[in-house]
Amino acid sequence: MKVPSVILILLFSAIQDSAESCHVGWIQFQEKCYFFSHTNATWFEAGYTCLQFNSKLAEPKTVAETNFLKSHSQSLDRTMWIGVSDIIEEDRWVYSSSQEVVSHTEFGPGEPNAHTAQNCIALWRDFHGQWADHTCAAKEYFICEEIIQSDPVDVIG
Ligand SMILES: [Ca+2]
Repeated sequence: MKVPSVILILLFSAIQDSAESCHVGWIQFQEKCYFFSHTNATWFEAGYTCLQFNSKLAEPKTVAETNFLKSHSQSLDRTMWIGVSDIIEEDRWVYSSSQEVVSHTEFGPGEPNAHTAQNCIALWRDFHGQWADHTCAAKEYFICEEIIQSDPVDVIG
């Protein structure tokens, strides 16, 4: 079927428009949407909750992202889980979804300090959002992230 190009252009721009903003209740920073939870949960429950909304616990990859999460969690005055742990191998901090070693850490003074007793990372309120290792079973607020789909769906003519 031959589709008039004007329709393709309209379709293309509609897809782009809808893809370039965050859902209600999510906050955009660069190419990600973030949800800062209003309820607390264990690290595992938090990750599962993010998954239910087609997202994952936040995995800051750059200094800019780390600073954004730090400053927003600080403005909420909350300790908040992110998707970094050393559950798999002690003292090897990895992003949950990829198991890649974290590219940028932001540990608070003296952290991490609890070895095998604490294997999950939270932005720590009393460290102004810097990281601390923490008991994964503790109930804390959490941050989910969703990558904004910037590549429009391929239109095959
Ligand atoms: Ca540990």
